[in-house]
Amino acid sequence: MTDRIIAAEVILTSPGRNYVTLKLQTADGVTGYGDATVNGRELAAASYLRDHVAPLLIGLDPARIEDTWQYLYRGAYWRRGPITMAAVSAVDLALWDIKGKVAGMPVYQLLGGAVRDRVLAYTHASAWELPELLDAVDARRADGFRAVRAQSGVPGLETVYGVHRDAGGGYEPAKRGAVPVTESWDTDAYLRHVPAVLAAVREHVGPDLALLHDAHHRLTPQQAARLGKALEPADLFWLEDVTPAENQEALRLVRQHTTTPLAIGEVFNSIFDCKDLITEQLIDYVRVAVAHAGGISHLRSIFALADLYQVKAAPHGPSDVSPVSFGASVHVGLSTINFGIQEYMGYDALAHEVFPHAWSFADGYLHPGEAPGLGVEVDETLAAKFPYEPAYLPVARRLDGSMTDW
Ligand code: CS2
Ligand code: MG
Repeated sequence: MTDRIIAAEVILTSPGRNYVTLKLQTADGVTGYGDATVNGRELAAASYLRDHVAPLLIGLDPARIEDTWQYLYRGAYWRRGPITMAAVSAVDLALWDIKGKVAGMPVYQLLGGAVRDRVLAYTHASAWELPELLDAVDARRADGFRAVRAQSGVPGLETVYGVHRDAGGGYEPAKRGAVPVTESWDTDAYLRHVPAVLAAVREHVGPDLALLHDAHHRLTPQQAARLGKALEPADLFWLEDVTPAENQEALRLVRQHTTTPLAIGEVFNSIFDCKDLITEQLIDYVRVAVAHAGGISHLRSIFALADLYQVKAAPHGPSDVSPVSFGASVHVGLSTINFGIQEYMGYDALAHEVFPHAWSFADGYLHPGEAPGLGVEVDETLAAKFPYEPAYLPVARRLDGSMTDW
């Protein structure tokens, strides 16, 4: 039996961007890491862990992953929500990490072993104008990617989700500063422009490359239905987050009007957020992340439900979840039969150094590696050189000045 948990601490570091890492230690010297990064709300997740969760963990048996999950979820009374669930996720990941290290096995082996040899990945190509976007797609293809998300600017707008007007393809939406930047948004201009952009990208790349696009929660169900229909000739792998989807029933209308595959779920944090989307087969891919939806344990429940309805798993993988939870997601991908694709936005070189990892990317696919546990460590000396800095995602207002979804 593994000894009890004797220490639980939170590491806040900012190698390029902010990350919240939970570090658990057992009496016999095993260390487990988990990720609780919530972009723009890092301090709240860190406090939840440090002030409300860490004291509960001391003295617990780290082998009891499921019991600890239930204790934190049911025991809080105030269940669900992004901060609570990020904290539960971090504990869950750290306990799976410890279990793997104690067993001397990579976590994917503990999840039943590999059901595939490697995990398909997609990345981002972004540019304001079409010629630069085509170059960016070609460059991602040259990097080995077989699936690319394409985002472009919109004439008449100054800002658009997923694109920096003058930042040569690089995309990091969270800006350093004490308050969020305000962007403006016009859905009609976007809807008039984007079908032609994706048609041109498809024509440029030919039939083989998987193309994706993210509408980032900005459309009404009716607008979403129109867009899905208009994008059918571009043969998308998926159209993501067409509506905010808190209103799960709204997707029925979208579904009735288009065969473009739909992906939703990066902001969801429990099975209840996507239950109706899955059981009514209103989406094709569910995007919940191990860092935000209860860790490996809860993702397995969500994906098992999804499998009954032929909905595939496609976890969120932006640079704002740390390499710890990214690695965990790849372990889940290798061992889950209905896994569809893993987003791999990539990391700042510094983040790779602060979080040395066994997971790797080659030829369009990811592999979690064979290191025991999650296979991601933390260089704490280096991490300490990059303290937390306030940074926020933008907010968006319509042209008339009213708030809308970013
Ligand atoms: C996104 C993210 O990766 C995606 O699909 O929608 O870029 C998202 O905007 C950020 O992760 C927010 O923190
Ligand atoms: Mg998205």
